[in-house]
Amino acid sequence: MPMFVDTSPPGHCIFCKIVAGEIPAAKVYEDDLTIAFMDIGQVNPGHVLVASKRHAVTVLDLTAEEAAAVMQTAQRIAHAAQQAFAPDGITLFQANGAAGGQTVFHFHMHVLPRHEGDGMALSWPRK
Ligand code: IU
Repeated sequence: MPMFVDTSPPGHCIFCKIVAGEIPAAKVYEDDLTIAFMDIGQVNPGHVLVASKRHAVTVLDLTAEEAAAVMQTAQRIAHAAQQAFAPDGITLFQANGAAGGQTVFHFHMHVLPRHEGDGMALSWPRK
């Protein structure tokens, strides 16, 4: 079982509140369609989430434009992470649905700097 499952109604979930500025988050980037902020869990230093601004639950709910924008933002964040943390690698990870490992049901992609010997399975965060 995931440790946390957000079952808020669409538009009222925790990430919608971050997008609206109703709760604080360490925001590192935003544009018309996407927002990027530090993951509160910080699996590794520099762990960022890229979320759609509009409430979409999974990749299946994104428009093509949003999907492209998310990838573009993830690439920007990856470039910044490479500069800031000099990682040996970067994992982009994105879960859809509880069975897919998703625990917050507002679309987001993880950008995670990786280091040799950081102890995480290549398949982080789930086996
Ligand atoms: P997942 O792929 O849906 O499991 O990712 C959810 C992530 O959201 C997880 O890494 C949490 O640490 C993160 N998170 C957050 O950054 N801020 C929050 O307020 C909550 C979860 I709730």
